[in-house]
Amino acid sequence: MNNIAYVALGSNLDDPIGQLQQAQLELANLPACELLATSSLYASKPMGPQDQPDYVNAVVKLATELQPIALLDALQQLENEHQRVRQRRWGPRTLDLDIVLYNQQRIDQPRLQVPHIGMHERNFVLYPLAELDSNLQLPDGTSIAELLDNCPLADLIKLEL
Ligand code: ROI
Repeated sequence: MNNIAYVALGSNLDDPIGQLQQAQLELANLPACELLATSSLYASKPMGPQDQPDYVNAVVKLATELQPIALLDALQQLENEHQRVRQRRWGPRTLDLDIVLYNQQRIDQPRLQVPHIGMHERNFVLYPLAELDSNLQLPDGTSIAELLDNCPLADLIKLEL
């Protein structure tokens, strides 16, 4: 297991806490992957259209033998198993799994951009990520501390479960 991937989880439909807890178990059981750490769960206000329920978000750290696109395929299969329906862009979803970081690689492909393009402005990605690894750096050398400095905690709430 010589690659490290950080995967962001999000849900705002059909028992979001349950969706994320189930997804964490499924991620732990993915072939050629080892679940190294899971962040707390966080409640967050929707980014994008406001006429949708609040989200629950988290990040996990995986060790994996899967190359990025193979990992993406595995994550999209899990999303589909959670009856994910894509109704509209930035609409509500039962489960969203995004590769945020993969080693220190930069990936710019039609299906996959890593580091995740929107992560800089997403407190619901950055705060759980910092919880897992407070010394993390992006491929361009930006530290997680710098990212947090520029991204207010705002109404993100760590859930005490
Ligand atoms: N907003 C929040 N708070 N959490 C998410 O996971 C999330 N995911 C999305 C959009 C619709 C952009 N908004 C979100 O894809």
